[in-house]
Amino acid sequence: MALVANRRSVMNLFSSGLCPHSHSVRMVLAEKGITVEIVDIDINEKPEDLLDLNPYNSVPTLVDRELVLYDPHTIMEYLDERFPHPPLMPVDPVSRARTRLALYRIQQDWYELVPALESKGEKTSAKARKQLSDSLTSSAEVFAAKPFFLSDEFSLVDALVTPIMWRLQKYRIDLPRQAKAVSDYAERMFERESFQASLSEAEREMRE
Ligand SMILES: N[C@@H](CCC(=O)N[C@@H](CS)C(=O)NCC(=O)O)C(=O)O
Repeated sequence: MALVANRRSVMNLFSSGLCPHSHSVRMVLAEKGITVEIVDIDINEKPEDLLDLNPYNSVPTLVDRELVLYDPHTIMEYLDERFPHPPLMPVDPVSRARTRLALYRIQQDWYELVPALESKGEKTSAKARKQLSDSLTSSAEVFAAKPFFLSDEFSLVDALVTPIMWRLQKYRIDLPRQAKAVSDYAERMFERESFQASLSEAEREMRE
């Protein structure tokens, strides 16, 4: 049956159980305790109505009555404004701009490596593994400075970083000892109730 956006009363999130971008949005939803119907899709067999909703035919895609959103950062910021508690962005403009810049950098420096990390070509994946491992290791001081990434409180930035951390084993990245602060941060995030609630079945099976 074709789903028509404005007939849905509960919010729907088209998500893939393996997709780190979808995972970051699921983390925001869980952190705020938002009721949502997760439409778990197979990325290789997408439902026809996804393309009707999103010209890029990508996940995550959020449907909130007449509003259809894609692009993970757009979705995350919308959720933070629509469901203000707990706030996942700072209040003042300078800190908000810094948070957006951090989201952008994580996207550029770490998420852009995901296709290569998941590539079957050994040379391509090995290069991406080294890049991500080196980049995380060189950021160890930033991870050590505060309980959350660049913040004293959980924020959208943590929702973006943690899905990458959860996948390090899958990407065959074993962080060196100098990156202990990064691993400690990851363990703190994994223990959060909201993080556990955000996991898809496929993600639960991802780590030993
Ligand atoms: N830039 C992407 C970010 C999300 C993304 O890369 N999603 C992947 C899955 S993790 C996707 O849907 N790819 C489409 C495809 O593989 O056909 C977007 O348009 O939202």
